[in-house]
Amino acid sequence: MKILTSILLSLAAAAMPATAALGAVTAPLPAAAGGAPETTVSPAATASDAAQANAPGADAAPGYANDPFRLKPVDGVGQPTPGGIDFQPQVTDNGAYAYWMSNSILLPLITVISLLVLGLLLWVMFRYRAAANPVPSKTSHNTFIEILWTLIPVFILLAIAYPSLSLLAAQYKPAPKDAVTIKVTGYQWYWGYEYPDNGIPEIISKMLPPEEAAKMGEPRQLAVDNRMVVPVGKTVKLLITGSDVIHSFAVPALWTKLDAVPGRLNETTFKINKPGVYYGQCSELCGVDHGFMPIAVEALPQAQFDAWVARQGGHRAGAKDLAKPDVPAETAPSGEAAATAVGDDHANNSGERAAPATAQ
Ligand SMILES: [Cu+2]
Repeated sequence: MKILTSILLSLAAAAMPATAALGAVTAPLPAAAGGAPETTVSPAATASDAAQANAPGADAAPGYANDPFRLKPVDGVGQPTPGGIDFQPQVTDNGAYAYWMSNSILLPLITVISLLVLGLLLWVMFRYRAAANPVPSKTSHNTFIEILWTLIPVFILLAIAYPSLSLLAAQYKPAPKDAVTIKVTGYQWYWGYEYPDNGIPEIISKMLPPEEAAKMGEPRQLAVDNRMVVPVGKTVKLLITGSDVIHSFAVPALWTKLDAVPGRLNETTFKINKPGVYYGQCSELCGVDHGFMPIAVEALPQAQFDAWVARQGGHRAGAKDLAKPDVPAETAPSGEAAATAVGDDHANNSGERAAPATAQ
């Protein structure tokens, strides 16, 4: 037995340096497919690595830094607050309704039910303990009480079902015709936003390095270079997909969260009531930089949104349809002329938009 113990001890001693080394320095993980940067355990290091790897063309001055129109975020709105335990302030009707339902109906209800059950348990434990109640009752049925404890929960559930189902229906309400359509694509590890109705090709959106975010007065690990810009007071229809693995598009202040699944187009809508910047994050574990692909939605009044669309070289939704000749194909202008027109339309903004991401 002694021999066995000493062998075990010496084995442990031999293993110690290796274990210590593993604890002190970080083990480089094998590079993921596509050549992810070497990963360390320290979140800060990973963040800056990821940000550097993701940063758009290092030599070119970043467009976002010189953008006079870029909206400043407001503390406590559209972003988490330190120590916060409540939902973020909601800026959509569905979000406000859900917030009301959660904090004015469900929370009081579960508090009352929990306290009632706790009170009943305590009462039973003390009043009917063996010392206080040596001869237990032989009662096995009480029809009146049984009807009560069946019907009361049924009525409570029915009362909750009505607002719950109407919220569900509101969330799945199809987008109206004049909705602004944005195709959202989740990539490892950034987002792409395309405005098909406005003729704006995909805009790549990547996290700002922490020091850049600080310089811009934006929250760390939530700020991005190119935001998703949307109009206020108009329904936005998102067509969400993934290009590699499953991501999830989630913005708490907009009450919006939907998976981005490769090979599938998921649809959701929201209508923002207040101009502002609303941050979110990928909410489906999607790989090593899952924590570094934030979302920033900038909601602008319609006129400013139109101006933004123009700066991107896009056009009003429907303008393309108006320009489209309303005549049979034979008498339509030649394809070449149409192609040139579209080309011109898109040429003047190429400098403003971030270059598409190179292979990661
Ligand atoms: Cu993701």
